[in-house]
Amino acid sequence: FLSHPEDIGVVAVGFSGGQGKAGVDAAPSALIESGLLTQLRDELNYKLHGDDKVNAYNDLVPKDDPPFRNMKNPGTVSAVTQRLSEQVYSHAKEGRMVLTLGGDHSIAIGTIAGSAKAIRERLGREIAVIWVDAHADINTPETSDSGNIHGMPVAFVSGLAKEEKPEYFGWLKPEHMLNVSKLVYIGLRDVDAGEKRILRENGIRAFSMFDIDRYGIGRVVEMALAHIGNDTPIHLSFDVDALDPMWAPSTGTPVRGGLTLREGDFICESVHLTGNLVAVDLVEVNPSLAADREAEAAETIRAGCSLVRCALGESLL
Ligand code: B3U
Ligand code: MN
Ligand code: MN
Repeated sequence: FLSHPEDIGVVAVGFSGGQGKAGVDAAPSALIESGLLTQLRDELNYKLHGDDKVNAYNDLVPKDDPPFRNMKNPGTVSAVTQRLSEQVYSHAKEGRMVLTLGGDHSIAIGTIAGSAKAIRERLGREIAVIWVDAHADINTPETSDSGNIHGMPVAFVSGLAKEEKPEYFGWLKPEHMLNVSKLVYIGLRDVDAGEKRILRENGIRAFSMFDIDRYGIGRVVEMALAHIGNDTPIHLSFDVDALDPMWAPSTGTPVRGGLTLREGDFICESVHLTGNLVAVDLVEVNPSLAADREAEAAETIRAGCSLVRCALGESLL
């Protein structure tokens, strides 16, 4: 599905407005400083497009951004994800793979909107999304207890949450949207009651940690890929908190009992092997959140880099 499989559009999103903790905006520069992009260029021989500089989107932050329908920072998140959707779209419409380094997971509203639109225009196809996360991030503004938009991106980008005001995600049009029948989750273990109802009522395919224990990661990935079909462009949205805090302690909402680093890498490798990957997000790395800050942040960044390199084919012989 890529016309330039050797090319990657990189978008570095230094944004934390989808949740309450500072620091997740520093992740892209930490990932880049640890050598991720150099490795992709020099060791995996990709040609990278887009600047290595991190987007802060400060020009888009409204002076006053009161809650709307229970959402925190709604105007900011809407404006930033709208701009991001255009950045992702402009890479994807050239037939490049798009790698987005977040930022909190609210940014997936922008990345999925951009890749869905580009793939529709370029190939007349709908994308599938593999959402790897401890959380389902499918709250609507009304079901959310926290009001944090990083818990809502799937609801907005699938049309389950609707809003007409353009300054509050009303800019999302049918061409940006994801069909929930093409969505699959892996790694869930902290899902709100309202989210469980949404998953059930919409027949959304989800593999929790229970399924991974029961079937093993190999069969879970096989079933996930079978669900979306073997001839479908794939957008992989990887929240680092899917990994167990043992491997990724520096993240806003760690949940014990998660994926091992190998299981995370395996998901990425398997998706790479399909040859259908069109976009990857890596989100929720927060280098400033850790008990033993230096060491744990370094571990989390190392894990994040490993996931990205695996999605781009590093570890396969
Ligand atoms: N479901 C909760 C918690 C949460 C979602 N995503 C993260 N945490 N990282 C919420 O706030 O919607
Ligand atoms: Mn998430
Ligand atoms: Mn999460």
